[in-house]
Amino acid sequence: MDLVLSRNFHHPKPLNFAEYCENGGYQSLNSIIGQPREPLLAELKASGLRGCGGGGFPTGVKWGFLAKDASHPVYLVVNLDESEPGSFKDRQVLYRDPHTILEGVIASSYILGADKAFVFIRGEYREGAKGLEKAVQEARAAGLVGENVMGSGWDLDVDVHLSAGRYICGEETALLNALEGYRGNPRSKPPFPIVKGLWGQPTIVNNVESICHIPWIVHKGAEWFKSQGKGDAAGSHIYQVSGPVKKPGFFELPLGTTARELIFEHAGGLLDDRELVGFLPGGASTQFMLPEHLDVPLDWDGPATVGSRLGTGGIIVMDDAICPIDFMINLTEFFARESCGYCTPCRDGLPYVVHVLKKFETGEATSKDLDLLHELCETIYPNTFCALAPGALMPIMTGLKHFKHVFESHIEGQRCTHNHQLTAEAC
Ligand code: L3W
Repeated sequence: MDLVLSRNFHHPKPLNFAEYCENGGYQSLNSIIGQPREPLLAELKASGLRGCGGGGFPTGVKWGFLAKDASHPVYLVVNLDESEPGSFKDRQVLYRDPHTILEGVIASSYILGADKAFVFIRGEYREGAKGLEKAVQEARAAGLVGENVMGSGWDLDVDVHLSAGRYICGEETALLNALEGYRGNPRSKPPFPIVKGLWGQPTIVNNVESICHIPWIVHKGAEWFKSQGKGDAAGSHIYQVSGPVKKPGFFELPLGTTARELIFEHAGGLLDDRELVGFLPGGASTQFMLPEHLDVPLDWDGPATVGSRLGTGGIIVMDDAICPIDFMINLTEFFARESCGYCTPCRDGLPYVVHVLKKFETGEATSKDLDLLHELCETIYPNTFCALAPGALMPIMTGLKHFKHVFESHIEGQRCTHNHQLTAEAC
């Protein structure tokens, strides 16, 4: 497999414009800028690229929904508001190779016919945003951004926007509200942003990793891209592994790599060779997978066969020293805090879920609390305005199924069975 997204990560600091070009950077633009757009889009569709931010929607299909109406401005919005617990792939490209992002932004904007692109960056990634702003200035001086890009007659402006800092702004419609200067609450879909997005205009929102793949796909071809994945999966992905493993980190690997390869080869196995109890494959808003699922290919379809999904490909490992209920409390507290507060099931429901989970840790839970947890999940899940609360409930709903015995042992023993019992006061 060719390293694509991380090919320049071994350099001690990010390459400047001249160094990036010396290393083959921006060459893709020679086969993109000034070319007819339809064949480029056709190549993208044929590649099988799917949105890398967690949704996995086919990128070429999404871009194909763009109405061809020259009277409307078209905006490209790059989602770099990476805030999902367990996900730290986008920050690697931002901090280590900002020109790779910009090459993707320029290529994508051209194919879409957008003359304005926004890169929306998580508020904490301040230094990374500065690096990308510098890259934009260098590219502007070289004629790759600004008026009449590469003499093609096409203009492109790129705006680097730092978020004020909320998890929900990673949801594409909340992100658009935030960019417009409003409170970052989600909008209802449909209309999808590609029909009515930023300032009511057609807007393509894509995760930054998806955007970084684009120049390579159109430059090297859909067949090349497909050959980079395993089995039916196309391309590479920056997987991440965190939790009690010997070598936590990020790894660009063929899409379709298994959790066994990731956890036991690339991340070096579990600390102190403890026992794997379960893992979330793609950030905190995905469903638990179990040791028996270690050989499922982590692509867009594999985890679904065992009731989960790829999400961001950020694996969070849970070993036998961790109480699964404590683990769920930690995650749910995050989502409860990050709820935008717009809809009641999310705003009031998630803190209530945390409250009930904590009763198991303090030894106060009865079998009625187990029933209540099921009931809360069933009530909240289908009744929220956006995907935040349903995402938050993924570990809990699957945890209730896979770790039923743990909940029951907490009720029977009237205590946490993992030696780190919370006191009622601490709750
Ligand atoms: C036009 C249609 N466009 C779908 C577009 C839609 C979007 C893309 C994917 O959330 C998930 C979320 C997190 N006409 C369309 C259409 N589209 N049907 O396709 O849509 P969707 O809803 O599947 O995904 P999304 O809204 O992008 C992403 C989950 O990923 N996640 C990760 C989250 C991490 C962050 C972060 O760190 N910032 O957000 C992990 O699992 O829960 O379910 O562009 O418009 N008919």
